[in-house]
Order: sequence, then C-alpha cells, then structure tokens
Amino acid sequence: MGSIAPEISKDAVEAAKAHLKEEGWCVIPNVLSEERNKEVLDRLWAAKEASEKQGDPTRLAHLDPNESNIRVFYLMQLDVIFRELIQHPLAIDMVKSVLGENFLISNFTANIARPGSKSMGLHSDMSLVVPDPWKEIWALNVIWCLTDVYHENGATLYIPGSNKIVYEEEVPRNARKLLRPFEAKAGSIIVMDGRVWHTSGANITQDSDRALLFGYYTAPHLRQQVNWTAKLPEEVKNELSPAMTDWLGLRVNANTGKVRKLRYLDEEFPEEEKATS
Ligand SMILES: O=C(O)CCC(=O)C(=O)O
Repeated sequence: MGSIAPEISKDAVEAAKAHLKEEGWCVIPNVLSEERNKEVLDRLWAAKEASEKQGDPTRLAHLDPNESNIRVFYLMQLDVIFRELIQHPLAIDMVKSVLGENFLISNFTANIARPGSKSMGLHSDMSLVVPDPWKEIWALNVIWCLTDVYHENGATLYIPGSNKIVYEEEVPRNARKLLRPFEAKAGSIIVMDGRVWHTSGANITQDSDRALLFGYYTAPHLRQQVNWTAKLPEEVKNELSPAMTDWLGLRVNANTGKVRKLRYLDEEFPEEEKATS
C-alpha cells in the first residue's frame, strides 16, 4: 500500500491524532482534491435520487425539524465512490488509532443541510448505540466535508470537553449556550470521538448548502446500525475486499472472541492454585 495520504504530512496526521485523543475531535484539511470533492458531491445528489427511487426516504421527521435536511442513508449500497471513501487509508488509519485493529463499519450516511434547516436532537453517537457509562471510546465518526462548513451554513455544533462525559446526567442543562461549530473547508475530514455531544447547526444562509458525509465506525462488539448482510446486493458483496467483508460484518461469525480471548480453565487457573485458594 502507498503512503496513507500523500498530500498530508506525517506530522500533521500525528498532531491530529493527539488532538483527537485529548479534545475528542480533529480537522484534517485537503484530504480530497477539489476535483474529487466535486465528483463525490455530484454523486451524492445522484445517490439521493437513487435512494428515493428505491423507496428509502431522504427525510425522517423524527430526526430533522423540517424538510430542508436531506438524508441519504445507505451510501455504500448506492455508489462505489462511497465504498471507496469509507475505506480511505487516512480514515482507516484514524479509526485504528482509536479503536485498534478490530472494528466495524456501522453506517455511512449524508446530511445535506439546505438553507432553512434547523438542529436535530443533541446526542453523542455512542449514546445512540450503547447505554452509559461511556468509559472508553467505542465509536467514532469520520465526517467528510463536501462543502465549506461554517456556523451560518449549519456546521455541526459540539460541546467542547463533552468527550469526557461518562453518564448521561452529566450533560449540562445549559448545553445550548456551550455549543461551538466545527468549521472546515471543502475536502477536509473532521474526526469525532463517539462520546462528543453534538447536533446539526441551523443553516441561516439564503443560498449555501452544507453537505457532510458521516462514516460511523464502532468497536466489534457493538451491533451495527445497518445490517449490511441484508442491505448490500450480492454483486456488491462479491466484489468487496476481504478487509471490507470483515469491516461490514458480512462473515458467518459475528461477536466471537473479540473482547476476551478464551483460555482453557486448566491453563488460566491451574489445579494447584485452585487447591491453595
Ligand atoms: O448533520 C450534522 O451536523 C450532524 C448529524 C448527526 O449528528 C447525526 O445524523 O447523527
């Protein structure tokens, strides 16, 4: 395999990992060229049409307060370009730096916040898939910025320091006042620890879309948000690499021996020790 991201220095990647570890997030600019970014954005709009055509809605009223948010839920089923992005070497390197070698791809979705869109519910991504306490990072998002992202066009809003929240009751009652935008240029990725409390911002511009893709990766003992075995067509499954087959949880075995390695009783607790205890 070539270098992880030729256009980004090793030092910049290491600095980003350190920031992610401490603050719960980092921004890495220039991951996609202008040309590639435009291609992905164009294909996102095509995926939106394809999603609606096959009966998967692009608006969910329980998620977003009005029709100005466009959601595309099954990106990896819709276009190979999204299967390429979800396994981008830099994204995978960031994921492994937090979750280790074993992880699953839980979901890969888009949220285009068009002018007039408003905030969804405040949440951390871990709080959606596992109850508290959240003592370890078992999930993270790699967010692809397909447009410039800034406060006025609905940048994701997060609570600084909320990656340290362990119990739901610690979420501050004045959360609204604490929210800050993740701002980044088109072509950047934002990596967000699954414990960070956040929401989508309101897009108060007249004519500027905010398009983000959310690649959601989790520890292998957490059930994925999508059952990819059911959702991916056979021809797509057949062309996946062995690594993608693992990451999508498509093999027969699922949650086996990923957290604790079993050792025979006689090896771990030999008879002599049993007799003396
Ligand atoms: O669109 C955003 O800024 C946030 C979306 C989000 O957090 C979600 O869909 O879970």
